[in-house]
Amino acid sequence: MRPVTNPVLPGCHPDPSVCRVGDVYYLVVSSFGYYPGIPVYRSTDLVDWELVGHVLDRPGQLDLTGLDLSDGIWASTIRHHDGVFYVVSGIARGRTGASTFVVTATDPAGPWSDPVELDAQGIDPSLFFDDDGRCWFTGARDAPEPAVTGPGELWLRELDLDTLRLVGPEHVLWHGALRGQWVEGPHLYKRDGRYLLLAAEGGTERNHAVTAASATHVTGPYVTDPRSPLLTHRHLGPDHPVQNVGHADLVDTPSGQTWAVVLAVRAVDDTHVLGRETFLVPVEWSTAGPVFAPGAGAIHVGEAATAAPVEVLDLAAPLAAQGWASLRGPVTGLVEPVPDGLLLTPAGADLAGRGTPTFVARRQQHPRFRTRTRLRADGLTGAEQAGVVAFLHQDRFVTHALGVDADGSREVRVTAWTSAGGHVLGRAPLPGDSATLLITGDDSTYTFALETGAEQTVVAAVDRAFLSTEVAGGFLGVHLGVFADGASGPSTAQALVEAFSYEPLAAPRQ
Ligand code: 6LW
Repeated sequence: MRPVTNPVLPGCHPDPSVCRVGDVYYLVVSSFGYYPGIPVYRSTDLVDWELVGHVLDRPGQLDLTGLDLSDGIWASTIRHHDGVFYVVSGIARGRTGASTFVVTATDPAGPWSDPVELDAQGIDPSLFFDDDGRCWFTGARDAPEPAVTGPGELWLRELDLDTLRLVGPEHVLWHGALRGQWVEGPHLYKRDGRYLLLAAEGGTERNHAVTAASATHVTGPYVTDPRSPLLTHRHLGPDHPVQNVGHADLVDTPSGQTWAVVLAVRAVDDTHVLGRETFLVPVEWSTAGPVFAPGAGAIHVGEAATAAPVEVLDLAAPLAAQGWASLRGPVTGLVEPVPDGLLLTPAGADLAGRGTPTFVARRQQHPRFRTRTRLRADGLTGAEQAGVVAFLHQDRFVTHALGVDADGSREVRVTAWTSAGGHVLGRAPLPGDSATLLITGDDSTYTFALETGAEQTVVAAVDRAFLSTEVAGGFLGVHLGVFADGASGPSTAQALVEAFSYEPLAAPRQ
C-alpha cells in the first residue's frame, strides 16, 4: 500500500461511499445541484482515484431545476452484489425531505439505469447484502419523540432485488449514541458474526463524529458501542487543520486490512472554502469493535496534497470526464466545444438564479492555486458579461468578467455576489476584445487580476472568508469556472474560452 496522502479526494467530495470488487475500489460522493450527478471514482490502492463516470448523466435521470444548489443529490451508497453495482441515493429538498431511488449498472463507469423510486422517507440511504443474499435498506429519518435536531432515527427494510421494491416490515434500528443532533449516514456491515451499524452524528460541522452500535440479528436490537464517538475531531479545538471528521464507510482490502473513507474539512482561521473532502483512515479491529486511526489520535493533511501538476482544459475531451460540471442540468447550446475553444453564449438564466446558466466549473482542490483563462468576447451589450468565477453557490460568488460600462466601452469588472445582489469591487478598461484573467487564491485572499504580457494588474481582491461555508452557509466548496450571463433575450454575443489552466501553488516557505 502506498503512503496515504490525505485528503485522497481533495475539494468538494463529501459523504464518500466505497466498495471493492476484486482488486478494484469504486467510490461515489454527493453532487448536490451539480450536473452530471454522482461522480464515480476508481482506484486500485484507495489513495489515487480516477474519475470514470457519473451515475446520473442523462437529463431524464435527474431534474434539479429550481433547487438550492446545496439541495439535490446528498449522501449516496455504492455496493456490488452478484455482478451488479447498486447506488442508492435521493434528491434532497431541504435537510429531511428527499425522494429516494436506486440505480444499477454492470459497469460502474456506466451506463447506469434510470432511477427506480423507493418508498422511503428521509436521507442518507444505504444497502447491506447479508450472507444469504438478502438486501437490507437503511436510512435516516426524523425521530418521533424525543425530538432531536435533524434526522434522529435509523431504520431498516428489506429491498427485493427482483422488483427493486422495499418489502416486509420496517424496523427502527437506533437513535444514535450521542442523543444530540443529526443521526444520519448509516451503513451496516457484518463482522465476526455480529451486525455493525455505523452512523454520522453531531451534524456535518465541527461536532461531526462517527458512532456505532451492533446486534446479533440484522433487524436488531442494536446496542450502542459505549466507546462512541469512535472517530471525531470535535475535541481538538478550532486550530487543528482538519475539522468536521465523520460520515464513515468501511472497505476491506483483498488481504483483509480495513480502511474507512470519511469526510473532513481543511480549516484555516476556523473557516474552509474547499468544501468537505474525502480522507482515508486505517481501521483495526479490537474485541470491542472497530478502532479508527489506531495509535494516531488524529488525521493529518499530507504534504504532497499541494504538489500536484498544472491541469489544462482539454478541449478535445468531454468536459464531464475532466471533472467539469454545470448547474442543475446540461448546458447544451450554452457551452459548446468548438475547434478553437469553448464557446459561451450568454443566457437569461444567471448564476444567482436557480436554473441552468451558461456556466461550467471544476472544484478548487488546493488551498493555494491559480487559474489562468484566455477569453475573447464579441458583441456584449447592456448587462451581458462573460468571464471567470469563483463560485460557492447561487448566493455567494465572485465574477471576474468582460463587459461594457455605462458608456459602452469595454471593461473588466470584478463583482461580489450575495443573495442581496452584486457589488462591483473593481473595474479596469479593456483595450481589445480579449483578456487573460487570473484568479489566485491563498490562505487569506482571492485575487482577481488581468495579465498583459508579463504584467499583472490586480482588479480586486476578496477576503477568503467571503467564500467560506462558515460565512456563506451551504454544503459545497468553491468551484472555479467560466460563465456568460446577463442576456435579457436571445443574445447575439459570444465568448470564446481559448485556454484555461488550474495550477496548485505551494505554501510559502516559513
Ligand atoms: C448528507 C448528510 C449531511 O446527506 O449532509 O449533515 C448531507 N449531514 O449526511 C449533505 O452532504
